[in-house]
Amino acid sequence: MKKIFFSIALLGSLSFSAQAQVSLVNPVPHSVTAQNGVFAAPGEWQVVAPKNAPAFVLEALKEASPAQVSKSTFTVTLGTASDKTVAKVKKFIPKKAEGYYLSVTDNGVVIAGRDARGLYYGVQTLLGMMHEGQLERCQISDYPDVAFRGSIEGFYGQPWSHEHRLRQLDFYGKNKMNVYIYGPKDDPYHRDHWRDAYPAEEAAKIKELNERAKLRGVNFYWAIHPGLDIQWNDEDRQNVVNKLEKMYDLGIRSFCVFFDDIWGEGAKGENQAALLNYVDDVFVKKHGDVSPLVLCPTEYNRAWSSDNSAYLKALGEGLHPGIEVMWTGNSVVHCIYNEGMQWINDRIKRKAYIWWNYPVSDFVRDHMLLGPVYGNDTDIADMLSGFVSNPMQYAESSKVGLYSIADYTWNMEGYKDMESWEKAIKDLLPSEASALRTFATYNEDLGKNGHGFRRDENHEIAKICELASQGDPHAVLELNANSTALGAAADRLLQSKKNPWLIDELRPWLVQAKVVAKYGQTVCAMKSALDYHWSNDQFVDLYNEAKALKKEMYDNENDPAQLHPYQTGTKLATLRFLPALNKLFALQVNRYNVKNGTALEPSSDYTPFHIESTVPQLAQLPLVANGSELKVTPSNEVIKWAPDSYFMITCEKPTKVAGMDFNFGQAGSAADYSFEIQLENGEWLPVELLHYGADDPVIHTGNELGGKVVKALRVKNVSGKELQYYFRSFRISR
Ligand code: LOG
Repeated sequence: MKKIFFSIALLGSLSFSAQAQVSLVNPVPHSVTAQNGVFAAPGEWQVVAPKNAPAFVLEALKEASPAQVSKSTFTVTLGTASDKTVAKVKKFIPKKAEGYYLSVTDNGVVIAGRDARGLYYGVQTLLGMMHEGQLERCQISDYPDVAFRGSIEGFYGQPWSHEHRLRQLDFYGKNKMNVYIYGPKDDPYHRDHWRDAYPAEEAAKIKELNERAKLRGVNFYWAIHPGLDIQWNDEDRQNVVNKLEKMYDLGIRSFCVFFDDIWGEGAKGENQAALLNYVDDVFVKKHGDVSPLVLCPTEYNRAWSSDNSAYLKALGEGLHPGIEVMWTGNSVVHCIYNEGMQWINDRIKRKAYIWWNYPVSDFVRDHMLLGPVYGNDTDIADMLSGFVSNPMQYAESSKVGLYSIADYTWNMEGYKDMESWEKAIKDLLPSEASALRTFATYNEDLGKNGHGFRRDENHEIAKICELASQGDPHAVLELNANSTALGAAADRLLQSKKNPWLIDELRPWLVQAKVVAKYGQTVCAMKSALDYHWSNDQFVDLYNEAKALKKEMYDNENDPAQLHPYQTGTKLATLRFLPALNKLFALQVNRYNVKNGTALEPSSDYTPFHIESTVPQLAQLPLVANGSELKVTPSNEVIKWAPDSYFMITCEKPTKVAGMDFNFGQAGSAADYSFEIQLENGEWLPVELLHYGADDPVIHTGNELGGKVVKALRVKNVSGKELQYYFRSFRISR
């Protein structure tokens, strides 16, 4: 349906506030007819609703400020398609599940839902537009494009807290998302100990979450991840059913079964399909009130599959119709394209259920992702059965992305990425929106990562960064002003008391932003010092200060509070702003050196180590140097090593190595690899790989390596076959 929006600007003087009303609503409604401006919402109103009106809808309406009285000339009439209360407007209700019709006039409001959810969403639209104490005269006809929309708590790392989850569910209700999938990788009862029941305290929390979800019109899906050690026998399939029955007893009515990031026995398509069908028969159909099952397959993206994948064929042909199959797109982390949807739907013989790996940051934990949501095709609504986002372990900060994903999945053609992003920021922190906006523009890209998924960053100052890095005087002035603005934004947010949930998550990045900002000002000042002929001492003071600030950034990254086993750090502005400043720094130091015949180091930092690999999944992994330790960021998924493929670390300068160890997740894996070091003379020397014990997956090199000076280190698959192993850690100590 086309969006009709008669701007009041054409009609009269109330244009601003009028536009501010309906345009506050998220997601953007499909069809809006707004005319004749705004009026102050009444202080009280009378709610007219059928006797059997859904309790969660009535509950939601109570959030509106007008008092509900038994007699008022201003009425709010509620009903679903079959109710008499809304018979007069029945013809206007979109014939789509969860759709609604809303009309606002001076006499009252009418909200007519296709069903209970539709009615609830109509109420949400009313609440959304009332933010400023005014109502806009309008008629809205609205419905979701995608049937299942929401989030999947499916990341590695610290699961969300109970309180954060409750807040998320409230947020989903407001933004018309109807799915929350509970599947945090590091909840032991989801994955490692999937057979065991939750302890009473944990069970009570899940029950409470499910209750809250119902109140917010959200289906709470509980996911089980049995693939790491499942045996394909009666006992284990019964173990799966028994666990789901326990969750059913807690009130859960929607379930997923995950087989992602595993290999071996658990990864067999026929067996997975048979298990799901069994659960469908003896659990879902038996109860009669359970949603269709959702499966996350092992080949969950195209890069890990093939045109003739026997695995996907087994699912497509074997799974009962109605069982949903999740899919992350053309690779693990990828935007979703029409052509890719066609590809997967053909194979699984149903519409894929998208598990979108954004804004998840478990593979780039040093970055905070607060940028706009863009890149997904907008003509795919009919090709998918659901679209859920895997967010960051930072729940509140993830709302920037989730807000827009709600918008996109509700109304794809009406979706405008930047407008949606601006609204998301205002919604999250209205009182400090401009500071949050400024800060967010430095926290958009993911940095170099194994999935090769990048986002633009600092788009608005791209030109300034480019020119300033070449020393352009006006651009440097502006870069300096931007540095000041970043520092001011960080300060303001650190002082903000409005949303402590958010600020607590952002704090390490805010603290880092202040140092980045100061570095920016210092580097720009170095140029002034040369341009205006300050004394050499003054220049060198600034030079030392810039270097000290880099050290401070490094120390912040190694703050014990920020340390985690995967990847340390707190990075921002890595795509444009810092690189521009680093270039400007080098430019000024070189100028100084030429003028004074000195040899100040023109690089404020660098990592003199690099990765080279014929395993594509490993070639792009970030390398982190912390003190004497050099660590490769682990990968969450299974890595495929072709025969003879290798993974190599090269050193710009010959480096004395104290030792190394790595962990590919399986005892005995050392036998499949050779390990060699390249000596200063270029010669390659083999070094034996050892396990600490027969059951220990960690691989080390004994004493043979300690003290050797190397130019490169290389691990190679010498098993003669394709290997599939995890990449849990890779450490070298210097
Ligand atoms: C995992 C997911 C993780 C994400 C991003 C799926 C289906 N599974 O590589 O738990 O958060 O990628 O790292 C995954 O995406 N594995």
